[in-house]
Amino acid sequence: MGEEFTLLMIKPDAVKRRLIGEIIKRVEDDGFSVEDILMKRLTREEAEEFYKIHRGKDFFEKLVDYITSGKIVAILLKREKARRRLREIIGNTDPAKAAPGTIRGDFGIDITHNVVHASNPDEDPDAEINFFFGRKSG
Ligand code: 3AN
Repeated sequence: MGEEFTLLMIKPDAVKRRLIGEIIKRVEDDGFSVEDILMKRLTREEAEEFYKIHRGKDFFEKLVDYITSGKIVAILLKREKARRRLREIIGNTDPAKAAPGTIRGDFGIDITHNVVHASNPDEDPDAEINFFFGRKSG
């Protein structure tokens, strides 16, 4: 079967707004299973490592400030075609452009406070999974 793992991270604004349950419900209702979960506040060093592909971009400092501003929830998810499907249901990076019914379209505030991060299938999802959960590829 084409089952694979992917990573979802619930960002500090969504944790503060008590959206953890709503977001997990949406992914479970879409057929994802939660395989592992953790909550933590990232250090600056960890955040810079996690977002290293954005180092040097004009929004990098703002992104690191924000993601270290409170606890995040990292969730290891499994589903058929999980990587592409999760990107569809979270919606566009900019909540103003995300379709209604997507997680960012329904709950996002702006491009920084955009509720969740999901691994990009074209970048390195396994590296992001390893970052939080150790070696679990697929
Ligand atoms: P996605 O999270 O949809 O894969 P990326 O990887 O392009 O989007 O960006 C990573 C994070 O950086 C986004 N979730 C967003 O919070 C932030 N970001 C991206 N572009 C901008 C921007 N132009 N201004 C501010 N923050 C941005």
